[in-house]
Amino acid sequence: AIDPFLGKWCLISSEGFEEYMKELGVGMAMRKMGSMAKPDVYIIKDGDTITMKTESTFKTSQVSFKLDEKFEENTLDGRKTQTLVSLKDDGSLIQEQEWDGKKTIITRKLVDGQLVVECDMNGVKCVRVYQKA
Ligand code: DKA
Repeated sequence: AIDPFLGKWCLISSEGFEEYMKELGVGMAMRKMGSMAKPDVYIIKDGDTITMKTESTFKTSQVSFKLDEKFEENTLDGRKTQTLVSLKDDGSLIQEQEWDGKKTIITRKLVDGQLVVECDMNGVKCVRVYQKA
């Protein structure tokens, strides 16, 4: 279930994010800000609608969706993607974003009470770890 993911999470470590953003096509100025940002992520459930809110000094964005239903997402870095979020049998939450014939996958899992976010674009991977606030 989604329940273990719910709550407020604070970024505590990030590896490979700059390279991942570069592979996504994010420009230099935004990569700099993205690298410095220590966002808080809120994952909230209301009925079968899930909201993920990312809050940082540099930018705040919010996305709401239902599991297994494609929706249009406006990403923090300005991409407009066709996105599908689903829960896998192993408990991980998979977010697939498609735009301009490209695709990236963001996997979120709970490891020792921490939220581990793994991003993959063309094999360029990044790992970001969040702690429960
Ligand atoms: C996260 O939740 C990472 C999610 C990927 C964001 C990609 C675009 C960011 C550009 C500033 O920690």
